[in-house]
Amino acid sequence: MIPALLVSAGRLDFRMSVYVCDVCNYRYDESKEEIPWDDLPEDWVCPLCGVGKDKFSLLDEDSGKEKAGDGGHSGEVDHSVPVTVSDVLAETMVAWGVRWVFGMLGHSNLGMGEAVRKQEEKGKLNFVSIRHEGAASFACSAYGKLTRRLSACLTIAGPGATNLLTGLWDANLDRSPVLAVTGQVEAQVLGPGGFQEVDLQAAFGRVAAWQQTVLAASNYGELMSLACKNSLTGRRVSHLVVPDEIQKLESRDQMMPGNPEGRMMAMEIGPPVSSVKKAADLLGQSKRPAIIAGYGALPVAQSVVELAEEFSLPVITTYKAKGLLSDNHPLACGVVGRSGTPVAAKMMAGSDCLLVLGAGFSAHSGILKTIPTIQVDFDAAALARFHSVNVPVWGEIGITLSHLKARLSKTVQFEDRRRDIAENWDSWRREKRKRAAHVGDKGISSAAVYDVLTRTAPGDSLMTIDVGDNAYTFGRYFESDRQPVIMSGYLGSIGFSFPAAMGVWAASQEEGSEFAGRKVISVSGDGGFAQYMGEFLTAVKYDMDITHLLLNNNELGKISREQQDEDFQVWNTSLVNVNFAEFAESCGASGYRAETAEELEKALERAIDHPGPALVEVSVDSSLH
Ligand SMILES: Cc1ncc(C[n+]2csc(CCOP(=O)(O)OP(=O)(O)O)c2C)c(N)n1
Ligand SMILES: [Mg+2]
Repeated sequence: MIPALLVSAGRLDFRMSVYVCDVCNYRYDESKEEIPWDDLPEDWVCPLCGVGKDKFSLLDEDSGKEKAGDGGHSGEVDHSVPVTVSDVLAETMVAWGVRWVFGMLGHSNLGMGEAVRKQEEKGKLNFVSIRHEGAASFACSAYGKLTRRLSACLTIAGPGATNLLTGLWDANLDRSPVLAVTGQVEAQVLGPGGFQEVDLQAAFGRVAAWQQTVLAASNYGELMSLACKNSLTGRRVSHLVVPDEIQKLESRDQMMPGNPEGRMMAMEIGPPVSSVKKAADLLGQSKRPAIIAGYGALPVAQSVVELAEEFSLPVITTYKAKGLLSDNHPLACGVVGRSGTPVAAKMMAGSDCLLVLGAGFSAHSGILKTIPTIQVDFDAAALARFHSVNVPVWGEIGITLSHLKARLSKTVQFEDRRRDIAENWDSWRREKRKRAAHVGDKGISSAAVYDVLTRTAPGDSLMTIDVGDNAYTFGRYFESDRQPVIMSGYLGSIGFSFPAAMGVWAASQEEGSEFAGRKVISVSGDGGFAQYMGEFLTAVKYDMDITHLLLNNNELGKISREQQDEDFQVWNTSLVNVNFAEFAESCGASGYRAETAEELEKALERAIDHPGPALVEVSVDSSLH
């Protein structure tokens, strides 16, 4: 066998092939052996474990392309340019389906940045350079909440990395898959606490479900594969720390990018038969059961609606599942809980059994504990977390529903409550119209704002919302057609909605996806928006098609109310604001200001028609709810 001539970036190299035993990892390196591999007799056996030649895999071929050794690696590495550790990491991310990287470049992540740039050149990754790393993690968290797929945030060591933490906690608490890749100071200066040195494994230790530092001797492709796998399967945060100089090291010859082939499994775990039987029995004994669908049920919305239609079950959603089915569906009761409608509250209260699907029972959800309950969740820890339930069922929701459907006898007859639902909606809509007509000294009511938004938002738009009065009232007054609503649920962080809209916009850019080409609308108050105002410039830079609706009451409205409720003085909740519409214009986007419902309608229509970033600011009176 003639040694392969490898030319790479000004470096000439003679390379022989290496064969590795699949059983004991013994390496047959032609450069060290007298006999080339092909000339070894057919009955030659591994000197360590005794298996034949056919149990060996080629690591290094004449062509310079490296090939799978253990079945886990099958990527191709182009050796015509030096391949760095970062290249292997980036290629592995691509193989695991990462399409978007949100982040900011700086001294300690330039190696990784260059690898991402090369992937972007090949059309495999897109990099969005944000203005504050907190926006990167919010964007990724929102992208994961909407798509259940993985995206990445990339930062430098120290402050860039610590800026990620709020968004990562948002992902952690709401079960969104996010990959954080942070730079680190050079490995040889790690320890004494020099410039930008933060113990990142400690800082991220509680928020990341899986984390590791990449060392020179690491199997980096494998580490990235594990980061991706753990994030996707657990819908959690994974974190890789990559010290500065390691990012730029030339990759070792045998190091291959990882990929999900043979590493990912179907996730539709069926429930135990006994649990399904108990659930079917309890449902079968009831007369007026209802479904309460949470965020975990969103990916199987169709199955939920089919079950509801077959057995005439009212469908109530938690706030995080708003949009699971249209509010115009005859079985839809809207959102339950603190941001909910009386329709949902009354229909829940009138039920004698609740089938709770993928909902977390947080205090905000307001799911009554006193009604016999079946709870279904893919996460055992989420079952009966706050209190015991009659039948906890551990299983993927779609599969569980199909088993349940099969068990529920066709002869089971529940009361048909469609008429009740319709009457409740009629009286609630009358009440909403009354509230929408109120105009205060400082502006219109949020009921009026969301009445206009209900009429103007395209039915298939993708929505993100913030936290505060603006969000409570959105849940209550906005009638969802089929718009998913992405929020900072358990963390409840103000400032979420605009950076989240950037993540959702990324999903809308993916051809062939169910979100492709859909309009993105984000909603916030004045306090929340100001936390990430700088990101409006990011939206302009990348010409993101986002319409932002800003409810301006010149105060931290929800906090003023809380102070009043607790008999404190209203103190330091007033806000000094810019003219947000002018701000948007000065960023290079479109900006509109509205004082009345009529002006708002016109402004929103124009903003939504505009195929780029636009902001609509509306004056609201926070004394009107
Ligand atoms: C990061 C963060 N800081 C503080 C809070 C507490 N908080 C909840 S709502 C709110 C007021 C938000 O004001 P604004 O965005 O103007 O909304 P409004 O209530 O006026 O509609 C604050 C400060 C929070 N939830 N998150
Ligand atoms: Mg406000």
